Amino acid sequence: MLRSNLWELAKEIIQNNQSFILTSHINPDGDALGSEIALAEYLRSIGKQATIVNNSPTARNYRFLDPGNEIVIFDKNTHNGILESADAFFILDISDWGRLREIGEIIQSLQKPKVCIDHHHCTNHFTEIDIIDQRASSTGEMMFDFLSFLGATFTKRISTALYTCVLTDTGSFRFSNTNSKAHIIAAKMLSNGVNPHHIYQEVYEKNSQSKMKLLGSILKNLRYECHGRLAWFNITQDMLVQAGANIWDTEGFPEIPRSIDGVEVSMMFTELEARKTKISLRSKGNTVVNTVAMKFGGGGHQFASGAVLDSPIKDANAMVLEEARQLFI
Ligand SMILES: [Mn+2]
Repeated sequence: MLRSNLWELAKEIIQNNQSFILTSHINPDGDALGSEIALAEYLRSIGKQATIVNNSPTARNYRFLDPGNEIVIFDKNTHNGILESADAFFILDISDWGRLREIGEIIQSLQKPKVCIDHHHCTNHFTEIDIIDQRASSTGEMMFDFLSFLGATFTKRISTALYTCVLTDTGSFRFSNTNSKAHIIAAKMLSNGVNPHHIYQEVYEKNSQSKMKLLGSILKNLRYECHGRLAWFNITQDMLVQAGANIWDTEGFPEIPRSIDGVEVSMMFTELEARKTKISLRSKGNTVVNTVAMKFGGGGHQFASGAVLDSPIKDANAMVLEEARQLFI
């Protein structure tokens, strides 16, 4: 279906309902949070009720997006009924129920309108209205189109949120998903009064000391394979504890080894639990890596993808490296 027809269907959902829950994936990034804030602001501006409910807390470098601390971090004991009481749902920057955890389980079970706006690869039918565009740089880019379609006023807050989406999901306009639209949106948001220097400082100059400590231990333990074309590292629970860091402190780490001359593919293994390991794959753009992620039940973009394996980190290392080496044969 044409995107404009899908926007029309999503608009009807907004018109026909009063209260909305907006949610996104675990460990929400700048794109997830920015898209949520932008849509929530718009909904409120037309007299609707909008509540953002996420599974995980907002990372410190994105807290400037939510100065009033309005984002609800879901806890089923405290927030019993909060999801059930909404009229309709917007699920942003994700099209996979698994990465919505408890929130996903509840929303999925409710017979209420759901709309998904996302730019990730989606294999299955996810909600009634799946608006998925893998060519979009970010969900924020799609949200810009949606809000334009709805005739929204791009307030300073909406503009700041959307600028953050595009900025962070393109790695500051460096990644292969960077397109002219991303720059056009950034330019428009700047003309709406967004302060790029301020956002840069908030997003990139709020690293905690523990994040830097964790980064140090990663750089010390980088490993190379395939004549230096593949670089990888582990983040174990031990390393997190030693550094006093959290899982969300690892944002941006998968890209780091890719900056090394000669490295084509970088891989980060994160020990989530004793038998649960997340892999994050990044490529410079000559080697497609989502094939490896898909072999392990994951997905993503050609050059930036991931998966979660039900295996201890050591086993995940062995299995994934075995596959990854095939990329260089
Ligand atoms: Mn995104």
